[in-house]
Formats: sequence, C-alpha cells, structure tokens
Amino acid sequence: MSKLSKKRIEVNGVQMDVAADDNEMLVNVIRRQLGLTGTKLGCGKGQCGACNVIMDGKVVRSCITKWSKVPECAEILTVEGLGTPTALHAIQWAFIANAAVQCGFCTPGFIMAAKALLDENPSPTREEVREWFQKTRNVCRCTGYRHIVDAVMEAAEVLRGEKPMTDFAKKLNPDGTLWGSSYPRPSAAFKVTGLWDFGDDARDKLPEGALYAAIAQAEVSHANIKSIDTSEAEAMPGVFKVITAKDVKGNNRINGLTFPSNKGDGWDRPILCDEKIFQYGDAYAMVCADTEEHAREAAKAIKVDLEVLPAYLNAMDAKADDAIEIHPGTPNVYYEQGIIKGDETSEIMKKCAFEVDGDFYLQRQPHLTMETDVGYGYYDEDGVLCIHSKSIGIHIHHAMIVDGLGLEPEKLRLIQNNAGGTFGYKFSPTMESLIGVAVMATDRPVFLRYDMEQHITYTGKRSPFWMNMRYGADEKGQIKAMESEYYVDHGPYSEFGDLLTVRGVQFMGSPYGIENIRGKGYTVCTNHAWGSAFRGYGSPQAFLATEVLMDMLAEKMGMDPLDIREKNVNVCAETGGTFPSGQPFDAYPFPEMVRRIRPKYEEAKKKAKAESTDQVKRGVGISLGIYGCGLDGEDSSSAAVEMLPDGVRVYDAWEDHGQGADAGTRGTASKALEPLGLKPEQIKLYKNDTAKCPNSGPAGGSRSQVMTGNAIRVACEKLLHSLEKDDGTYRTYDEMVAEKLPLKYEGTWTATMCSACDPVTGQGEPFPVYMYGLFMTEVAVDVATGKTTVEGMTLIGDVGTINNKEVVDGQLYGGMAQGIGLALTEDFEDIDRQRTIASCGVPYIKDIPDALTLDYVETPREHGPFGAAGCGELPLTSPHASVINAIHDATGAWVTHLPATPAKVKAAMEELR
Ligand code: MCN
Ligand code: FES
Ligand code: FES
Repeated sequence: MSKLSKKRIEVNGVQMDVAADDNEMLVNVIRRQLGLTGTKLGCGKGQCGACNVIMDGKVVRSCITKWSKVPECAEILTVEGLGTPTALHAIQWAFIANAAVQCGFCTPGFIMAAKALLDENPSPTREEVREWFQKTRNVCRCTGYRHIVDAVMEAAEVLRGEKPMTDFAKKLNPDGTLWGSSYPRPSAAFKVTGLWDFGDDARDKLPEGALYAAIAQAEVSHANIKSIDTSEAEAMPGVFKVITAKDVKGNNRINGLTFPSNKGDGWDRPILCDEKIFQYGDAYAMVCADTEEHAREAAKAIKVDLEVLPAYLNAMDAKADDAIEIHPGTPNVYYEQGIIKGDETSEIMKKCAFEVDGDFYLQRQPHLTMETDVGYGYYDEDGVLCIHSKSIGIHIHHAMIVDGLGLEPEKLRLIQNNAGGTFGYKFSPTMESLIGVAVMATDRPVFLRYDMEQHITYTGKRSPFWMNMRYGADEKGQIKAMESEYYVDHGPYSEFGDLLTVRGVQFMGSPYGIENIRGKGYTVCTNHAWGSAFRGYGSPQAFLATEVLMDMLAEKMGMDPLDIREKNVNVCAETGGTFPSGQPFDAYPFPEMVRRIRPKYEEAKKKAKAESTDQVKRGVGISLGIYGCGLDGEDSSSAAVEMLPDGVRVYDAWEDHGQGADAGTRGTASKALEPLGLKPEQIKLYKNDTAKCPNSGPAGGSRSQVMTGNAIRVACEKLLHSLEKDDGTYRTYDEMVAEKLPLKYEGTWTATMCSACDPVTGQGEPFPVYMYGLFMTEVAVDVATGKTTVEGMTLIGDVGTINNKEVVDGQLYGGMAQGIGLALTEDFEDIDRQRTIASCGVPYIKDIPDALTLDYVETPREHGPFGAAGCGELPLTSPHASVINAIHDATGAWVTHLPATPAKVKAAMEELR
C-alpha cells in the first residue's frame, strides 16, 4: 500500500491540505504538486540555493527538505507570495533596478533568502549580506554577486522607509531612446516574480500522454559495444519504449561542421552510441515512460556488454605513438593550425637580448550553470518535429542534427526555451537529437531533463590547452619574436575543435602587435569530456600563456610588469602594429588603459607591500585581454521588423543565455527607430524559433550585439525608409495599410570586410570588431596553506559604444567572477569526484570580492551598430592570468598549471624556498 502524509499547511498565506509521500522533497511538492514553479530546482543537492523558500521564518533548501520534515501547520513562503509584476515587493523591484537579474534562474532563491535576512536584520552591512548568502548557499553564475548585494542594500533602505520605491525608477532613464540607458531587460519583472518559465517548468504544462525520457549511460571512458539487452527494462512499470541506435531513422551522427583541412570528416558523434563508447557518460539507450522516475528506473536495468579499451584522458596520452585511434581511421591528432607572420623567428631570437619561455596548462573548466540541460519535443500542427531546448544556435543546430535524425530540413523546427545560463556549452547541440529520436520513435511529446550529475558529466567542457610559448625581447623589453606550440584536448568529438585551435594563434601574443611569429597548434582527440564552447573560447588559454609569460619576461629583465606592457603597447600604437593574423586593430585603447590604471596600480602595490606579513603575502597582477566579435570570416546575420498598429515587432534568433538578448534587441531597435519615438513597451519581440525568425546565427563569439545588432539596424532602416513621406514625416500604420505598403522588412548584415585565417599561416582578417580589456587583481596568499584570496579586481574595458549600461556592467562582473574561479578552483578532471557544483569548484559569494571595479574606454567601432562592440566574453579573456601574476607578485612562485589550488601554490612556494 502506498501511503501519503496529509498536512494542513499555509502556502503564501493560503491554507491548504496537501498529501505527499514522506520521502518526497519539498521542492517537488511545491513545483509539481502545487504548480508553484517560481521555486527552481538546480543542483538538487543543497549546494546552490535555487530552491530556497521560507518555512516558518527560516530559509530552507527545499531540495533537501523531505516532506516528512515539514511540520503540520507550517507557513511556507515562495516567490509567488511576495509580489507580482504589477505589484512588486521592494526586494523584487531592487533586483530589477540594480540589474541583479541575468538568466534569472537563481533569482527566486536569492530573493527569498534576502527576504528572510531583511526580516531578521533590517540594516545589514554589505558584508553581512554576503555572509548571509554564503550561509544560505545561494550561487549565482551570472552576476559576480555585486549587483545582488547592491539590490539587497537598496531594498533595505526602501523597507526601512528611508527612500520611496519610486526612487528606483529615476535610475532607469525611461524617457527617449533606450540606447545607452540602464533600462531593465524586458524579462526582468517576470524573473523576479517566478513567472519566467524555464525548460523544466514546462514539464507539467505538456499535454496528457507526454512521455518522460531517461538515458542509459556508459560508466567507462572508452569501449567497444558488444551488445545491448533492453528486455528487462522493457518490462518495467510505466515503460512505453526503449530506444537504441537501431531506432534512429537517419545516420545517427551529429554533423561536426569541420574545416576542409581537418583529417576527420566531422561525423564522429553518435546520437546514441552504436559501435563504441567514446567518453564517460555516453548514451547508448533511452527509455520513454509515463514518469521520469519510471524512465530512470528502467534505464538502470538496461544491460550493455562492453569490451573496455585503453582510455586516453588527456592530450599528452592520446597523442603518444602507441595510442590507438579513438575514431578508427582518423588520427588522434586530427587538425593542425599554423602561424607564420613576419620573419623567421629562430634567427631573430638569437639576436634578442632576452629570451623567456614557459609551459602552461589551462584546465577543463566546467560551465556550472544553475539550470541543468533540459528540453522537450513534439510534432507541431504542420507535422513538423519541433524541439525546444537551451540551444544558443537554433539555426546552426538545425544543420547539425537534421541528417542524424533522417528528416527533410523543412520537417525540423528548433525553438530556444528561456535558458538558465549556458556560458557556451549550448553552442553544441546536447540533447536535441535525443529528444528528436524519442519523439520520432514514440509519436508522443517527450520531455528530457538531466540531473546535475548528468549535466556535469555529459555536456561539453572548456578544452584544456597544453602550451609552450617563447618571447624574444630587445634590451628595452620590446618583444621582437614569439614562438608557440600547443595541444588542444578536445575530447572525443571533433565539432568546433578546429575552430578552437585557430583561436590559439589568433590571440596568443595579440595585444602587443608582435611582428615575427611562428607557431603551431594541434587538436587532439581524447576520451575525457567533449570540448564545447565556453565563454572566451580559446582566449583564456591563449592569454594564460601570453600574459604570464609577459610577467616572466619582466622578472627576467628586472622590469615592472606594468612598465613592460606600457612599453610594448606604446610601441605597437606608434608603429601601427597588427594582430598575429596580420589584421589591423579596430581600436587600440591599451595605452589609455595603462595610463588610467597606473595610479591605482601604484597604490595597490604600495598597500600590498605594507600589508604583507610572514603569514599572509599580498600581491598585485596585471593582464591584458582581447576577443573578436563574430564567427571567423564573412559572418552574417539576419533580423526582421514588422510595423504593428501600436509599435513594432522585431523578429530575430539572438538567443538568450541569460546575457540579455532581449535588452540587446530592444535597445538596438529603439536606437534605429529613434525618429518614431517609440516607448519601450511598443517594441515587441519574437525570438528564437526557426519557423518564425530569420537566421541570426548563434549567440556565441560575443557576436550578437555586433552582427545581429547590425541586422536589426538594417531592417529598421528599411522600415523607416518605407515609412518616410516626402515631407520628412512618417506614415502611421493605417497609412501604410491604406497605401498597401509592406509592413515587414528583413535586414541582413554580412562582414564582407573579413576573411577566415589560413590554416598554414594563420593570416586573415577574421573579425569585424574586437573588444579589449585590462585587468588588475589584488590577492592575499596564506603562506601556511597556500590558499589564495582575491581581494579586489578591476577591469577597464572597451566594448565600444554601450547599448545597455547595467547589462554590460553585469556581463563584466559575472565574467570576472568566472575568471577567479578559473584561476583558483574550477575544474572537471576527476570524473569520480567532480560531479557536483561544489566539487567542481563553483565560486560562492565569499570566493568573489565585493571590490569588483569597472571602468570604460568607449571607442566607437566603425563596423559595430551605432559604434558598439560585443562584451560577453571580454571579462573571461585574461582575468585568471592577472590572478596568477598577482600570486607571483605576492610569493615569488609561479603556478602555471591551473587551477592554482592551495596545494599547488604551497608546493610552488616550497620549491622556491
Ligand atoms: N551589450 C551592450 N553594449 C555593448 C555590447 C553588448 O549593451 N556595447 C549587451 C548586448 O545587448 C547583450 C550583452 O551585452 O545583451 C552581450 O552581448 P554580446 O557581447 O554581443 O554577446 P551575445 O549576446 O552574443 O552573448 C553571448 C556571450 C557569450 S558568447 C557567452 S558564452 C555568454 C555571454 O555572452 N554566456 C552567458 N554572457 C552570458 N551571460 C549570462 N548571464 N549567461 C551566459 O550563459
Ligand atoms: Fe536546492 Fe540547489 S540547493 S536545488
Ligand atoms: Fe544568477 Fe543566472 S542570474 S545564475
């Protein structure tokens, strides 16, 4: 007999009787039984606070609170009980007004924790707010926490009656064009009230008859599949169908879209493994059942007979002579990217007064989004297979999965769900084809969600680079030549591995306009996690070597690290230096950035020296960073705008990871349509559906503000042109209709000034626009333990003209926090241990300093819409290198194999002694 415990509880002030299984977690009772999906399920392990609610006045993590522990007559408050978009609670308003909301997945959990704090302590200090969120385990991967603390402090002022809520509105500049303002993103009010549905929130909104899928995954890293036995699983309760590769109608492979010079053909990633297992977690079968629980139970009962093969878990092992080919017929080293710029470097090196070289390793950084991978599919009204997911490249993913599924292109439609952060892992299709196969095999709507462990072990990661780099400099410290060799551990699947390898030559040494460069990068197939895009894509690797080696050169020469950079960037500015690709810089703000940071740097150095003790050493580090906005070469984007009776609607596929694509589209359209004087709410958005939106390309490579921004501008200009009358005034909607003029206009913008880099020489003009930054980091290193604390980080950025100031600030804070994690804690190396966000080293609020400081040099860009560059990836280009340089400044020790864990820092200090 299955028993339920009935309790009378009060939820958001409403008394109700609820019956649930004693072992059920409160989060599931709230979300699935009560339908209050404002409370989010993130890690499911008590580590992220996304599920925080208030029970009897205390914050509880509802994912680890069993129903049996909920007292009779408990009073539970969820985000839905605080306010609504038209009647917001002060905390919700403050989160909007302080741009504390990006993807919004963590937001309800933070808001509930903040409410409990302010009920208990109406006047907290910033430090007390930070202590509180540390205690309530709230993690935000997007904001770097700064804006969240700002929001709580301002909400406290309002709640204490010291300022009216209307004061928030003053900051927002709602009059006139949105461009250059801090107007909140359109989704903000829904995110703070819990009304913004993410993928998992759609689960119970699917019609009756929908199936829930679970995958059967390999627990070894490399094996041949001898047989798969599904018979036991098929007989289990609730099972509708067990699916294997045999059920896939197409070629069962994802198209990796590889370069012509790639030694592989790109068809190497199976949808469901048929012959081989290539990495831990690979899916070889899938169960569709009436509930997720039944599907997961049955998936465990599928038996697979494997012949285990040697597993190559890093590039060095996989490229060894005796390693077998992971994809038989394709060498494990499957792509080479060279760079040949200027004269032969070996000769120049001989003449250099100083030469320095170093080995560097940047780790397999996990994305650690708060929302796990999730999606669903069904046949739509036209019989088209419609797949909803977190895809940040719906059109490119369409091309990558359609053959694997065996569909005609017009029979597949992709839609992006509201996403709780991706940071690039969704540049690759993850579960889209699995969902597609399941819908095709069952003819039912199918839902699939990975739990956090599956999300961590079975989605792509940043690809580690093993790098050796060498600078030769003259007696004044100017770099005359650079050499590099690097190996990219791209995991078992080749998609975008060649592209990533190109990034190495494009960005190694890039800030300094070095004239003579030789180098080579190699893409290596391994059996560790497959490589996917990660914010900064290739640049954190390139800049670890570039910027730490620069400090090594300074040390060798007895020069100050800022002085040597100043020397090099000034020479580059004076001589018209170019990128390693030979492309001219589209802006060169570094001399100005160095000038601006100098007083702050001198002061920080002085302070570090004064406050260093034998127990705690303090230091300051500098790094420069650059990233390109676009896909290499003649990248292109399209968007459309339609006149409505009361405004316009913009159609684009500028996907939203959480970065603020909605604000981006609306701000750009507002600027382009400035003569119409539209109010923000008159600019409506239709986004991210391949059936309805033009192909804007993926929201990767920080390309959207530039590429799709330009496409929106072009579409809006066409509309304006059509609206304009001879007397210079504009037609109304009714006049347009009366004159039978078209109401909808498509705009396309192509970077015709660009050309992709040559695989042998690395020469080309890859990006129309770049973004630039200078980081300064202050650290304290505990000598006894080796633990490093980042006490402050400053970023001076040049992202061109700014569309939305608070969005850009938020982007930069968030990326800086990820840079600190990259430098010190984050990794996905030990598959047995690193399966939770905590063990993968996600930074909590106390790991990130409150002292994150931003400054801007705003150089309008020739090819950016209204002068804008991108910004999303700038903050994760080289912050970690400034941390490593600061550790060296503090201790004299170099840690060049990241992350710089306490053990590594301690060992490096001991070695020095
Ligand atoms: N923006 C602006 N003014 C500028 C430049 C940009 O207001 N001069 C705004 C844009 O309108 C947009 C945001 O800044 O809202 C980022 O724009 P852009 O740099 O063009 O980048 P994309 O929109 O193409 O976003 C992708 C980029 C990448 S590649 C990753 S990865 C990433 C990122 O942005 N992942 C993110 N930021 C993220 N932020 C969050 N919260 N979550 C992620 O997963
Ligand atoms: Fe509950 Fe993460 S702490 S979902
Ligand atoms: Fe906090 Fe995205 S806004 S995780």
